Amino acid sequence: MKAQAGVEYLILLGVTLFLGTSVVGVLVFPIGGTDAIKQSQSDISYMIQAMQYPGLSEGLVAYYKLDESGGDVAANSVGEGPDGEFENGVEHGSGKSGRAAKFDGIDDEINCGEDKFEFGHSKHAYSVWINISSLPNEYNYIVATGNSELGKQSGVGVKNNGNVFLSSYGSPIVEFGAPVLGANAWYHVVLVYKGRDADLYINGKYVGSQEISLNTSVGKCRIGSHVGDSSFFRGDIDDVKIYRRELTAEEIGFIYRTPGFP
Ligand SMILES: [Ca+2]
Ligand SMILES: [Ca+2]
Repeated sequence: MKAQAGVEYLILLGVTLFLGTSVVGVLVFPIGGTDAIKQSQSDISYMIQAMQYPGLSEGLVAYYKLDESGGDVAANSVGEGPDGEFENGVEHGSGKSGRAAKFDGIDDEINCGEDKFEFGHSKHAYSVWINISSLPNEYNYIVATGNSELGKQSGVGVKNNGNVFLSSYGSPIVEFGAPVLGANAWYHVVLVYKGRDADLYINGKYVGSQEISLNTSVGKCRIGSHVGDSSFFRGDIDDVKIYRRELTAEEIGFIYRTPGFP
């Protein structure tokens, strides 16, 4: 009897171990291709990290992932902002996350409409990934809002010396010093306008602050150029987020670590 009970116990233990291992196996190695597994694992890791930043979509006026592989529309995936339109030959290329938009530095730009990006004097922020091919103009704009005819705009870009700048009609363009940005490397650039001054973050790290007074009106938006349709960017731009609020250092660190999210 004892021996039989022992055998039954061993069988039960074996079945339990088998079922347990199977469940763990399915969770860790789900059925599907390697890419699908990586994608689902990265989605899970995004979700876990995003739980720390539930308000990340708050104040997001527009989010252009630029993941399209054809056509002329740059879809806005979050917020009230309109879809953008590829103008003058913007191309599709490989990006920091998925696809990106490729600009020729001559006349390419994405037109994100005429009226959704009016910030006045209030706080706003830009988050964008860039890969410079070259700097053909004195000022090479990445993204700009406002209206240049009325002299009320804000725009962020890279000067021909590799410094990031922030422009405002009516007050001098401010230039941030180091780090100087080079060609053929992806950089995450975040500009946070706080009401009287602006902070620059490169690759998730705070690098400096400059005093500037911005007053954007009418609310045009352009990617890859000044709002006056000039001073064009040459290279790749990806994952453009425009916020109607400040971003914290922690949020910027998270955005840097998770390109393409959400
Ligand atoms: Ca993208
Ligand atoms: Ca062109």
